[in-house]
Amino acid sequence: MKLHVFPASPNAKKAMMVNALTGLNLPLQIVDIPAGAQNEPGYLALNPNGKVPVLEHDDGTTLWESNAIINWMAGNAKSDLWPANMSRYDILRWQFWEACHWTPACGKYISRNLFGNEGIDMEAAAQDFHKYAKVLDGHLSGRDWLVGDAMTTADVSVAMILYLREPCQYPMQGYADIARWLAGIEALPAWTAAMPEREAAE
Ligand SMILES: N[C@@H](CCC(=O)N[C@@H](CS)C(=O)NCC(=O)O)C(=O)O
Repeated sequence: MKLHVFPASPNAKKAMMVNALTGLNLPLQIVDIPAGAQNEPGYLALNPNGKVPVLEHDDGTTLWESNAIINWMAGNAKSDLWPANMSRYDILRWQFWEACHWTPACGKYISRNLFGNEGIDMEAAAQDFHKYAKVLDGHLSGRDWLVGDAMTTADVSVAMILYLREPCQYPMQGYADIARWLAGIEALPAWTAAMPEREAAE
């Protein structure tokens, strides 16, 4: 089994973090996104969407979509990150929210401030960001984790896009519960393991 990743990708980083959290330590195959490797026929055979991450099984079958991948990895490792009970639906709720609302809201800042897309309406972007940041901050009030009383894959899914908050200038001021929750996740060695480019830059 192996993981196809581009290390700067937040979606790939989810898989890299769960790889460390579960101790699965699957080997990483780097996909050179800036060079367009995701659109080569060989890679499209693994994921016809031309995106990272991909989990490739030993028999050559693949699983794509980061949230499905991390749930599979945690399930395979019998980790409490994906508990064997009804809280899975609550985890899925946050993962759908992340993919449908949270990442697209953050994505406008990424598009503008990382990729220099001048066409983004930043007023609308701010409205969208605050709408969902309030939901997350409100839910985290009085809680350490998104679901139950321990870390799950929901926390990995929702937190990872925030690794870009400083370079992309997300308006994070005033969200004290997000900041507290994120600080706990960022303190984990598995978070650092998902940031190999930072170590390389030091
Ligand atoms: N919904 C997908 C999104 C994957 C995705 O957008 N990956 C980006 C990097 S974060 C990518 O591979 N982009 C390359 C491209 O679109 O050409 C997931 O969660 O896995």
